[in-house]
Amino acid sequence: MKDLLRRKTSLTEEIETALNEQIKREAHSSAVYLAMGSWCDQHGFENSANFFYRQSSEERGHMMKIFKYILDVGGNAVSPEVTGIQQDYDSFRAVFEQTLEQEIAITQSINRIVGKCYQMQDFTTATFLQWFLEEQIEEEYIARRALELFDTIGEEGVGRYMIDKQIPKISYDKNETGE
Ligand code: OFO
Repeated sequence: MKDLLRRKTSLTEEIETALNEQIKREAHSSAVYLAMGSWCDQHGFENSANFFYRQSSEERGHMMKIFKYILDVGGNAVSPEVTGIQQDYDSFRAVFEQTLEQEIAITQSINRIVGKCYQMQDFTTATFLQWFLEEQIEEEYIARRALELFDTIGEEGVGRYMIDKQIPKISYDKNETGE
């Protein structure tokens, strides 16, 4: 049966496995952001909590995009197991430090898959993944700007409260040239 199914897809086993691993990473990101949202909510950082809830939904959307792509080209999309989600964080700043680290790791992982696609001449999947690479520019940008707030505003006194207030104002405009 597996051989019959395999013949119906243009995906190589290696790319299919890499995409299923990416599904797991997106699901993991979604769960991590939910945990960060909960932490922020419980520590009075309401805007940040909402930011992470939105991020969590977006990551689930990314997961589904890959999931559907695998199925659309006749492959086997695997529902991911998500375990080991960190629930507690050392500080408000640590939450955003981990956000940036996580986004950089996701960018690197998508880059690795695209590299593999070129090696295997799977231009269809490489093209499909372009959207994710562009999305990562935005996600890294937002995480970096958020983290910078901790240095520009400072954390003393009402600092953290002010940082939380600024979080919803961070936006990325890829057409902006500053002119
Ligand atoms: Fe899935 O976009 Fe970031 O991590």
